[in-house]
Amino acid sequence: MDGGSQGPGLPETRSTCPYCGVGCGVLLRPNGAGGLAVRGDPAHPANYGRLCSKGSALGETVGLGHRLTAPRVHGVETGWDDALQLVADRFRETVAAHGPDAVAFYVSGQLLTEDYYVANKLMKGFIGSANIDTNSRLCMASSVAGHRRAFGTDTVPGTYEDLDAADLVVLVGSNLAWCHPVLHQRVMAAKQARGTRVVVIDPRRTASCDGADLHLAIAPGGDAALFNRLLCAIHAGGATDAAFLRHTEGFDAALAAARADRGETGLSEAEIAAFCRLWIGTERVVTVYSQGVNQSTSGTDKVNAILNCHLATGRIGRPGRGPFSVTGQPNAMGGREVGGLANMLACHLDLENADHRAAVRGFWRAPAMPDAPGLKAVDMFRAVGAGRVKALWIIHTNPAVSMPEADAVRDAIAGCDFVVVSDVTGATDTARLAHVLLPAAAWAEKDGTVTNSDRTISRQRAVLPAPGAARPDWAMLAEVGRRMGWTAAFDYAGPAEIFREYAALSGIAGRLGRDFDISGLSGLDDAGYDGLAPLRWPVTATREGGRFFADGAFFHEGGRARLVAVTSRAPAAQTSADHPFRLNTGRVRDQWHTMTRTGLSAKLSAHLAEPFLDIHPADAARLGLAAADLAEVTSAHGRAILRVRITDAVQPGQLFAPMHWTGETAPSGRIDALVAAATDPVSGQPESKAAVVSVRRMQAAWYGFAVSAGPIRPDCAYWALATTRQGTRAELAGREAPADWEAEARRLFDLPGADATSIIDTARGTARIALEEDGRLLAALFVSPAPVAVMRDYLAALPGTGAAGVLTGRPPKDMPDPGPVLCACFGVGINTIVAAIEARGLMSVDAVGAALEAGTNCGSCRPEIAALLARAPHREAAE
Ligand SMILES: Nc1nc2c(c(=O)[nH]1)N[C@H]1C(S)=C(S)[C@@H](COP(=O)(O)OP(=O)(O)OC[C@H]3O[C@@H](n4cnc5c(=O)[nH]c(N)nc54)[C@H](O)[C@@H]3O)O[C@H]1N2
Ligand SMILES: Nc1nc2c(c(=O)[nH]1)N[C@H]1C(S)=C(S)[C@@H](COP(=O)(O)OP(=O)(O)OC[C@H]3O[C@@H](n4cnc5c(=O)[nH]c(N)nc54)[C@H](O)[C@@H]3O)O[C@H]1N2
Ligand code: SF4
Ligand SMILES: [Mo]
Repeated sequence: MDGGSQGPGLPETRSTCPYCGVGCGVLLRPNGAGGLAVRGDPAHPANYGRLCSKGSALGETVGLGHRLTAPRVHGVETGWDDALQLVADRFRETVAAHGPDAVAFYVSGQLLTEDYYVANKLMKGFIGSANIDTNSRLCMASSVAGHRRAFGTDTVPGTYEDLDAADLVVLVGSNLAWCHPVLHQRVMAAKQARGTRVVVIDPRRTASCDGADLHLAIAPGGDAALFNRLLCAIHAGGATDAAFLRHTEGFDAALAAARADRGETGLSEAEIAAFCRLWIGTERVVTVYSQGVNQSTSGTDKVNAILNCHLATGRIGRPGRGPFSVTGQPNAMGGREVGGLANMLACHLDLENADHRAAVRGFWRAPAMPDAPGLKAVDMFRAVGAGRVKALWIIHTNPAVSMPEADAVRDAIAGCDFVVVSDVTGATDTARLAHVLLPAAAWAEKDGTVTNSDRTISRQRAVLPAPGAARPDWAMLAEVGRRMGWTAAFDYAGPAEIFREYAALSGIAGRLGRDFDISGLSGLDDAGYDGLAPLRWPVTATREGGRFFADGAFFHEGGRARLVAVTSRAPAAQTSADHPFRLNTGRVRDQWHTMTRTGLSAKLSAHLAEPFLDIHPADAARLGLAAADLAEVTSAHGRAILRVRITDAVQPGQLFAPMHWTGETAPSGRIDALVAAATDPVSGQPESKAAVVSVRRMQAAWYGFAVSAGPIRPDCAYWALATTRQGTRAELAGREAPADWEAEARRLFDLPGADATSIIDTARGTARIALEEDGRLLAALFVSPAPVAVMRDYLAALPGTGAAGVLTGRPPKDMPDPGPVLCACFGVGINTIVAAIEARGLMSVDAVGAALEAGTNCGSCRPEIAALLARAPHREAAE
C-alpha cells in the first residue's frame, strides 16, 4: 500500500493534495500521534516536489477537534444501521409516491472518482433519475459545454508540459498565482528559462499580474468580444492554418459573427492591437482560462471564442500550443469523466444518445435509466424550494454558502422534507440544516483516484485512521444502494473493485468512439491499484497519455472540429441607479472555498483574516468610505457587511469580494447572498462574477478587535473569526454599544470568573479589557468608535502568555510588529519584509529569501514580495 520512499522513522506514503486541480503529489509521513508531515513528491509529474502554501500547511488541518464522528438523525447520534436504513427508506418511499425525479443528489468535484462513480450509478441507473448534479456546475460546466461543441467530447487537448514549452501564456479570467500556484511557478520557471511572455486578461489587477508582461483590464464579460477581434486579426493577417482548417467546419460563420460583433471590451485599440500581434506572432501560445471565463452567462460562448482562435491557427495538441481550461477542484476532471453532471452519462457518454444509454444500461444491468437530462444545480435548488424535490442528499459541498442566491438556497434546503448531508464536520451552514448527517472519512483517511487538469490520474492513499464511525463516501452510497434493494450492483469490496468496473465501462465508451478510455486499467489487481503511479489517460491496449487533436481527428460525427459562431454579450444584470456597482467575486491565496479545512490552520488564516470589499479610490471618496471602514453591500437578493480596502487594483465602478466566509466564520460575509442565479443558456453555469449592488458606509456605533485562547462568541451586526496559533481572533462591530463592556467581554469569551483589567473611557467610547488567570492572559477586547487601530498580529500571539502590557495594544519598543503574515510557511510579516528591503537594500525576491527565508519554501508569496520590492523607492523587482 505504501507507494512512497522509506525515510528515517515512519515510512512516507505517496498521495495527492486535496485542494486544487493542479493535483500535486505529496509525500505523507504520519507521526504516530495523529499528526502528519507533508512534503511535495519530487517524482509527481504535476509538481516535481513543489507545493503551495495550502499544500504545505496540510498537516495543520488533520486535527480531529471539529470532526463529525457518528451519524446523527435529527441531531441525535445514532449507528450506521439506523441512519442508512432511514436514508434508503425515505428515498425509496419518495420515489414510490412521487416518481424518481422527486429525489436528487448534489455532489462535488472534490469526491474521489470511485465515490462519484457509485453516486452516479445509483441515481442514473437504479433510482432512475438524472437528478444528480455537482458543484462543478458552478465551476467547469461552461468549459465542458464549450469543449463538447468544438470537439464532440469534453477533451482537454494539452498537458502541463505545454506550459513549460510555451513562448506565450495568456491567462484569461485566471488568477493562476493564487489559485493554481504550482502551475504559476511552472510558468515563471519557463519565463526564466526561455523568456516566455505572460499576458493577464482580468478586469482586476491580481497577484498574477506581478509576473506578467501585459495586463488587459477587460470589461466584465468582454472576453468573447476580444477573442472575436483576435479571430478577425488572425484572418486579416493570413495567420490561419489552411491545412488544419480542413479538419474543421464553421470557420466562415464564426468569422462572419466575429466581424459583426460590436461588443464592449473596455480596452483601447492599441491594447487590442498589441495583444493580437503578440498572440498571432507567437507560434507556441497556450491560452489558460478559468472562472473569469466559465462563471458567466456567456461562459460557453467565451470558451468557444477562445477555442476558435486555436482551431483557426492549428495551434492545438502540439507542444507548447493549445487552449487550456484549468480545473478548480482536485477531481473536477474525474467528476466530468464519471458523468457527474446531470446531462452526462459515465465515461463521456451522452445521456441523450440512445446507443450510449443502451450501452451503459446493459453494462450496469440497470433496471431504469432516464432519457432526459436532470436538474442542473440552480434549477435543482429551485425545485427543492418549490417542493418538487422532496428528498435531497448533499455530499462533499456546502451549497448554503456557495450557490448564487445563497439565502434562498439555504431556505430551500431548510424547507425540504428530507435532507441528508455527508461531511467531515457538522459545523457548516449546510450541515446544520440536515435531517440526517453522515460522518465522512477525510482526505488522509481514504483511498481512491483523482484526475487533475491535464488528465493525469493519481492515487490518494489513506495514512490515518478515520475517527469514530466515519466512513468513505463510496461506502455510504453503496450501502444505501444495497438497502434500496440492489444488492449485487452495489456489492463492492473496496475502491479497487469500483475502479476496475469503471475502467471496463470506459472500454465500451472507447469502442463507441469516445475519448475517455482507460480500459487498459480494467485488469488492475488490488496490488496494482495500491501501487498505481500517476498516469495520463487515455490508457488502452495501444495508447497511453499524450495530447489530442494534432492529427485533426475530432469526436464529432464525421471527425471534424467545429468553430462556433459567437456574439459577445454583456453580463445579465445591468447596473442602475439602485445598484450602480458591478461586484466581482473570487478567491484568496490561502483559503479554500468555505474554509472548513484551511480555516483550521493558523498559518493560512494569517494572510487575510476577514471578508473584504476592494473598491477604487475615486468611488470610496465619493461614498465617504475610508480604509478599514465597514461597507454595507446590497443587491436585489441579499446583503453583506465587508471591510473596505481601497485599491486601484479594481476599476472605477467595480468591486471585488472573496467567496470564502460563511455563517460559521463571518455571517455577514456570505457573498453569494448577493449574487443572482442568472445562468449560461448552454451550460447552466451561474454568473458568479458579475452581480450588481449598491454600497454605503455602515453606521457602526462601535468597532472591536478580540483575541482569545479559547472560543469567541460574538453577538453583533458584524463579526469575523480567524484561527490563531494561540486560539481565535475576531473583528467585531455593532450598531449599539452594550451598557457594560466588562460584562460584555466576559460573555463574549465565556469567562465569567476571570480577573479583569479594564481601561474604559465612556466619554470617548473606548474600552480595553484583559481577562487573566494567574497572570496568564486568557483573552482581550479592544473597542473604539472608529475602526480599531492595534497591532493585530502581535496581540493575536499573546493569549496564554504573561499578560503584562497587553492593553497598550502595541508591542514594546524593542520588539517590532511583524505585520500581517505574507509568507505563510515561515510566518514572515509584511513589516519585517519591508524593513529588510529598506534597511538592507534587498533587490530581488531571492535576496529577500536569503535574508528572511520568506518565499523560499512553497513560493506562493513570491508575487507579493515582488510587489513590495516594486513599491520600494528606486528599485526594480526581479522575480
Ligand atoms: N487559494 C485557492 N485556490 C483555489 C481555490 C480556492 O478556493 N482557493 N479553489 C479552486 C477552484 S474550485 C477553482 S474553480 C479555481 C478558480 O481559479 P480562478 O478562476 O483563477 O479564480 P477566481 O478568483 O475565482 O477568478 C479568477 C479571476 O477571474 C476574474 N474575472 C472576473 N470577471 C471576469 C471577466 O468577465 N473576464 C475575465 N477575463 N476575468 C474575469 C476575477 O477578477 C478573478 O481574478 O481555483 C482553485 N484554486
Ligand atoms: N460568488 C462565488 N461563488 C462561488 C464561486 C465564485 O467564484 N464566486 N466559485 C464556485 C466554485 S468554482 C466552486 S468549486 C464552489 C465551491 O463551493 P463548495 O463545494 O460548496 O465549497 P467547499 O468548502 O469546498 O465544500 C466542501 C465541503 O465538503 C466537506 N468535506 C471535506 N472533505 C470531505 C469528504 O471527504 N467527504 C465529504 N462528504 N465531505 C467532505 C467540507 O467540510 C465542506 O463542507 O463554489 C462556487 N461558488
Ligand atoms: S497547487 Fe497547491 S493547492 Fe493546488 S494541488 Fe498543488 S499544493 Fe495543492
Ligand atoms: Mo471550482
